[in-house]
Amino acid sequence: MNSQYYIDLEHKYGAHNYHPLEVVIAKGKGVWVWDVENKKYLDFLSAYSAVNQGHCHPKIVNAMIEQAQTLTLTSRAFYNNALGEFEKYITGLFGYDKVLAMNTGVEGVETAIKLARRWAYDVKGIKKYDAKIIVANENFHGRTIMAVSASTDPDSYDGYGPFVPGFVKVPYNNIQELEKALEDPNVAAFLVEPIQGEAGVFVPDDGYLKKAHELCKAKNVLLICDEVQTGLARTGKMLASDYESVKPDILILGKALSGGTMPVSAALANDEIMLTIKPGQHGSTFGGNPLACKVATASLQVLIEEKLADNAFNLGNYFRAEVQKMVDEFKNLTLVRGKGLLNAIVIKPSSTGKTAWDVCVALKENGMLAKPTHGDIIRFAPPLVITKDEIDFALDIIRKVMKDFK
Ligand code: IF1
Repeated sequence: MNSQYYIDLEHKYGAHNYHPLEVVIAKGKGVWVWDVENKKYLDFLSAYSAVNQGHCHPKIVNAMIEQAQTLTLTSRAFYNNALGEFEKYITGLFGYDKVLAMNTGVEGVETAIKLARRWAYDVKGIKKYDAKIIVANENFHGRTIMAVSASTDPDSYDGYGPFVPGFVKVPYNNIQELEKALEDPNVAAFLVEPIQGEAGVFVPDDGYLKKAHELCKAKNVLLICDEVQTGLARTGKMLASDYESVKPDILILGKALSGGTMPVSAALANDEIMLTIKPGQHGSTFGGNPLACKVATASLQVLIEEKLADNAFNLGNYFRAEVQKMVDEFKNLTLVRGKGLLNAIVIKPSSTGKTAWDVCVALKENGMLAKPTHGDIIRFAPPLVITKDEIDFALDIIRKVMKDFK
């Protein structure tokens, strides 16, 4: 069957909640994917940073196969011999007392919000149910009704009301506005992405996160960092918050926590916060299942053993420097920004009305996959196992496409 056959199937039988680029992927290995016509592409999206370790990483897949043949799910009605080992490993790795394992990234965010609210009432002493959560404009924390209630993007929230109350929205990267919002004694937490991914890879000013944390601490407000996309070596450090030596009160991980094999997410916190949730007050059928625990452990080990944060740091700097040269050369390529291997370019429509979408179509035709976000921004986020030669291969394609972009 050819690509069109699969595209037609999805169009006929699937919800139209995405507008995919017209490529039908059948196989993935490392930084490469192959379509059904066996054409090869460099994956420069990494499933939105879920495939940091590269497609089908053997160590992760082998851990999955072995556990899948042994025990996949017990539910939390019983103990098992995988969850505790994973909890010990991940809390030791990130330096927290405890972890609450969930599945999708947004469930990790929901868990963090519930923890912050419980802490607000049970520890900080805010009156029920007056707790507020401060969020940043242009945030992205997922697609549940709670997450879109925090959103300022109509594509995320419009048509889905009524919304979850208690979110206070402030401009991102604006300390003065955050300081004003923190005057409210009912604020429980400030939920923020260290770099805003979906918004278009917005890197805040140096010191923003650190200053935000100091202001939160002064007001006994929790800092929650959503590192679902920026975490796990993507930005050149294990966590993006490491750049400012900020240790969030609640850390949210997802996506690459499984190397892109299955949904695994987690909220990490110390006892004062984590133990506000008592038995039976939160959970999930698959949360922390043995298969997820083994896969997540292997996924974290790969990041460390293969020094993927260092690779992202070094090749990210090289990539941005090379693309910056193209910004100076091609008038429609107006800027490049990012950290590590989480980068984005902004495309000025051509005189004939061509847009970032057309750039992505041309990139695809030249053997590289990327996707626009918010119209004129293209995110470039390859798996962190990429080599310099593969980066150069991508740079040649970008240069060729931009030269022909008229
Ligand atoms: C889509 C991008 C969007 C996230 C952060 C939580 C979640 C995400 C910082 C929720 C998920 C995904 C969702 C996917 C596209 C992608 C994405 F930024 F990565 F590109 F949308 F903003 N926090 N991001 O980035 O995690 O529940 O999806 O596992 O929904 O279109 P999830």
